[in-house]
Amino acid sequence: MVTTTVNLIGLSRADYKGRPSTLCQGCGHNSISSQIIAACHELSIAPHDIIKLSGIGCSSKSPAYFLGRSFGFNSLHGRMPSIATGAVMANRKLKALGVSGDGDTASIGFSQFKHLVRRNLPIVYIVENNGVYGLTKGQFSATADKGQVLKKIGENPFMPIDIAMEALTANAGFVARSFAGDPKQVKELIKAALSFDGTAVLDIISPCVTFNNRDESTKSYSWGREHEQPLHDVTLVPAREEIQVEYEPGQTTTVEMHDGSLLMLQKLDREYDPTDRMAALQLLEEARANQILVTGLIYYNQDQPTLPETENLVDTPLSQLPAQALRPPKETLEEILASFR
Ligand SMILES: Cc1ncc(C[n+]2csc(CCOP(=O)(O)OP(=O)(O)O)c2C)c(N)n1
Ligand code: SF4
Ligand SMILES: [Mg+2]
Repeated sequence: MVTTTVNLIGLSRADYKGRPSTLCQGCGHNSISSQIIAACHELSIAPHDIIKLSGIGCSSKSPAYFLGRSFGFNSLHGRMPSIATGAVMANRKLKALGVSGDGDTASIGFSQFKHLVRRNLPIVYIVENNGVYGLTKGQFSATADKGQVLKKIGENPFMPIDIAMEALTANAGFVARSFAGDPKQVKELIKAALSFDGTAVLDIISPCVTFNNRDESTKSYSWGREHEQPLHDVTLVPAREEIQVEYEPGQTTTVEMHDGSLLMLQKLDREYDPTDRMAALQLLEEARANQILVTGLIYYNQDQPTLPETENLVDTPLSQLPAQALRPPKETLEEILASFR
């Protein structure tokens, strides 16, 4: 698609931008912001249909730098999941796009993250994973490698938390891993996640060029480039577009997304079935043991009720219902009170 042209709703890519970034030049988070802009533009999503959510960190600052016309809530460190839950339950028509960091998600916000996933809140949940607390000057986060040494911090004695693994064990229906140095894959996975109905977790290795970009770090650009092994070539064809990608039969798996879009996974070196949860767990374990950065769609399952469905929410957003539809009538309240007497 030519990106200088307007999309199906008459908007150019510039209409999806935010304010100029104040992050360090070369920060992986800037690259991910650019792919969020491109993905939303290419999918012709109306910016006012999106709510951006984040916690605290360089990553959580980044929603200021994309989708300047969307709603947004930059919340507290590690508390984005509860704010997101409130926002989505109050207005289920909004598309939630959460951006968090490895500190924000895997340290202080870890329990919030796990509960958001197990409830299957409809949200695209991006973790911009750099293995450090960038904003507070480079302390190890919970995803840092065991034995890694950083000049001013010392050696990390603890095993890392694997965010994709945690999403899988919490029963997420969409789990992907990518690398900020692979922008095309990042963009296509974001598009697929935006077309998914439920919690879509994207763990994106996003190097911190200031505090954690030495060659030996598994969160650096050079390590990622050398060790990335994509599972497949990912392309999302939106429901309204015709398939223009050429593919050999038998070499491409086509997954129909909830909104009718087609996700095309073209086979590369290995056979991989992203609907096999056991295979996904094994893949992540092998990748950890062999120090490989596997990227792509790790797991996919559309057949789980989302939180608004589980709670039987009405289609009309609660935020748009009149007070008399939200409050029980006086007689009902009296009946309830009487039952306690
Ligand atoms: C409750 C609370 N605890 C601690 C902090 C300090 N703090 C701010 S950002 C941050 C870590 C950010 O790390 P991460 O989420 O990985 O984002 P990055 O800056 O690396 O993108 C911490 C510990 C805070 N703001 N609030
Ligand atoms: S300190 Fe690190 S994470 Fe923060 S903006 Fe700079 S490069 Fe990015
Ligand atoms: Mg971080």
